[in-house]
Amino acid sequence: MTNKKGLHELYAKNPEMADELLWGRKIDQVSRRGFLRGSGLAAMTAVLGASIPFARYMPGGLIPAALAQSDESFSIPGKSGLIILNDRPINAETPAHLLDDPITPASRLFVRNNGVPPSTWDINPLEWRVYIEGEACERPEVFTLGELQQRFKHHRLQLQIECGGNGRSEFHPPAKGNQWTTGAIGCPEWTGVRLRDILLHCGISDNAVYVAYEAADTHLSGDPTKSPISRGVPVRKALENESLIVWAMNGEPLPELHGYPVRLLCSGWPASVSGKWITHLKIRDRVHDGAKMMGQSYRIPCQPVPPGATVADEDMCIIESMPVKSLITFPKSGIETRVGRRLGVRGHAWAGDSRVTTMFTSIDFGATWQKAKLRKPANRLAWQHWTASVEFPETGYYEIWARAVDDAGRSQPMLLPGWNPRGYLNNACHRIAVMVTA
Ligand SMILES: Nc1nc2c(c(=O)[nH]1)N[C@H]1C(S)=C(S)[C@@H](COP(=O)(O)O)O[C@H]1N2
Ligand SMILES: [Mo]
Repeated sequence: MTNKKGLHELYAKNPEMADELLWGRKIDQVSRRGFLRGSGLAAMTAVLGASIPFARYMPGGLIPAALAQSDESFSIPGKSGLIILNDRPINAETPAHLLDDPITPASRLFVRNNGVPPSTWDINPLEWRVYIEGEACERPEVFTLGELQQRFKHHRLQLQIECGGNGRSEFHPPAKGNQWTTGAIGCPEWTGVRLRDILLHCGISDNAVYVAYEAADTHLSGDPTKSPISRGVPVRKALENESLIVWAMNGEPLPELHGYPVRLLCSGWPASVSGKWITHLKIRDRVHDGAKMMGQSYRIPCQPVPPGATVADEDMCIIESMPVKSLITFPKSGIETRVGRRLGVRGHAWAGDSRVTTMFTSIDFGATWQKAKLRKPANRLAWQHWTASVEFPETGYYEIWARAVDDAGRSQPMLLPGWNPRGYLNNACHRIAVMVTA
């Protein structure tokens, strides 16, 4: 079911395109030199973990051997160990065991692009403009990123971001779209200003309903009149303390793939509401009707349907909060251990807009559950860390299952939640394989 593409396959098919996807633009023998003087060199050295003294001699299209010789892992600039699901546009997810860090580093955050990212390597980030406008905006105004940084209070929060389609690959019948397994989630620390402060500064009319973004990426078709994505949230979500306009991730400027120089972050909802490369914020007098807001996009049947059902657009409802979910990030699936030895297990749990209150693990396919130790989030809408310790009674094959419960008593389903046409919101228990020997 999964459609994984290796680095080699990508380069074999179309080296120029591969270069463009990997490093942000087409590179020939000559221009690679120029490219490597700029942000490209930083990206490449970040991936390789070392400087490249002879970078100026590197031919275009050359896969650094350090990457070419690694196994199934695909590397994109600033990333390590991500699995690529699609190369046009680029989409890549993170294997569960590489999400072990309490705060997700940039190199381990999944990438989801709907269109062609703008070329931002030579811009002055402080001059980037964001227009605040819309039918329900009382005093429209345009701010440069520099002005946003000067005029509004800064906030630094750890916020989780999860694609609405995370887990899609498990659904049957299958749903079209990126076949995410479990890796379209992360929880970096972001720095920015509150969306609320800016909206209040510009005045929200009584008829305001939604706050939407428009961004600088372009449609895959190349048609300049089409937008790849323009989504939004109801005003109440936009006004939450944790809804931010951010320019930094883990204390560094946003990586290009994650929205450099500025993005929106409305954590706890499908990450498609968190626009990257934002140029406009619109206070709308209606439910936003931009690209990927309508039809079946980021919507689920308002009433449950049997697997495989066709659902009319008018019976589909917009997804708001993501459901309760958790990951086992240590050990890695497939680990071997011994009878009688205690095995430490750990991971993260999150619950969209809500909070996780209890965490359980099972080693007997869900017949019995043991309570894990669960920590408080760093702040609202950050994921929560959990630890457990398990011991196996005899040799053989086991699975460790993890299950979180949220503050409304909702639990993760053990195998699959209800089917929906586009394969959103799969919050089934994460499980890993363990071999126990004598
Ligand atoms: N401008 C823009 N913003 C976007 C997207 C996009 O394609 N273009 N993709 C959205 C989707 S569907 C997801 S899941 C997240 C992914 O964020 P990341 O790539 O930083 O992990 O960005 C969202 N914001
Ligand atoms: Mo997404």
